[in-house]
Amino acid sequence: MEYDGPVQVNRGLETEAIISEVETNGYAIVENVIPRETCDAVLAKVDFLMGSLAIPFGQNAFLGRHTRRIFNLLARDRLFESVPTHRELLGVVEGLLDPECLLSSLTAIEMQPGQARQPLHADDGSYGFSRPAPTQIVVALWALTDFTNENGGTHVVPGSHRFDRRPGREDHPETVQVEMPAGSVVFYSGSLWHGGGENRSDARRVGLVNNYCAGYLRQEESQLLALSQDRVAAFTPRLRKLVGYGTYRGLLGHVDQRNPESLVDPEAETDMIWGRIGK
Ligand SMILES: O=C(O)CCC(=O)C(=O)O
Repeated sequence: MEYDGPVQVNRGLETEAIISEVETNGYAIVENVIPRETCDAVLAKVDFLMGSLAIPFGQNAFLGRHTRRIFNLLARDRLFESVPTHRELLGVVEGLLDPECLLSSLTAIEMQPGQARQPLHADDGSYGFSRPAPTQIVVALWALTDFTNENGGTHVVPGSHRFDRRPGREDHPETVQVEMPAGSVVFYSGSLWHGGGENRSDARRVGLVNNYCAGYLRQEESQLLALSQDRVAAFTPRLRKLVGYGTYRGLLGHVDQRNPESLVDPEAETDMIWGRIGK
C-alpha cells in the first residue's frame, strides 16, 4: 500500500489561532467540531464496551472511585480508528508537535455523579525532562456529553504549562473550568496543570482523551504492544505511523534498518536515514 504521507496541516486561520492559543494559555476550547452522529456513535460504542468488558471504577483518587476508563481503545473496535486521525484536529496537534508525532494513548473516561475532583497534575509528570520545555505532549479531549461546571468539566490553570515545576498537593491555584457542549474538543499542552472536576450533577460526563507525544518520546500506553500486527495492517498508513509503525527522522523506531511499517505491509515505502546520507 502506498504511504499517503503526513496529514497536511490546515494552515488556515482557525488552526493557527488554536495553535497560538494553546501555546499562549496552555489550552484552547473548540466548540462543535465533531458531528453529532459521530459523537453519538462513539458514545454508544463506549457504553457497549463499558458493559461487555465489565469496566470497573477507579481504585484511587486519581483514577476516580466513581469513574470508569477504557484504555487501549484502538484494540477494542474499528470505530475508533477515525478518532485520532480526525483531519482538522490532527492538524492542530501536528502544528504543535510535528507531523512525526505519535498517539500516546486513546482512552474513554466516564465520570459518574458523586465523583470527587481529581488532583491537579500535568501529563508530562512521568517524563524526565525539566520544565519549562517545548511542547512535547498534546491532548485533544473530546466531549461526548456536555462538559459543565456541575458535572465535572476539566479544571485548568491558564499559563501553567510554562511553570518551572509540576503541581504538588500543597498547590491550590485558581482554575478555570472547561465548559463545552458535546461534540467539542479542548486541546491542552501536556505540561498544563489540570484535573477532572467534581461531578455534583445527576448526569454522567463522558470524554475521549486523545493523548499525543513527540515522535522521540515513549508512548504512555505502548501502542506497539497493545495492538496486534493484524490490527495495524488494517489501519490507514496515517494511523499506522501515528501508533508507531514509522520512524522519527528516518531513524528512531527502525527495525533492521527498515521502516517498521514493512512488518505489516511489504510494499510500504522505506525512506530511511541511511538512504538519505550522501545523496
Ligand atoms: O477527565 C478530565 O477532565 C481530565 C482527566 C485527566 O486529566 C486524567 O485522567 O489524566
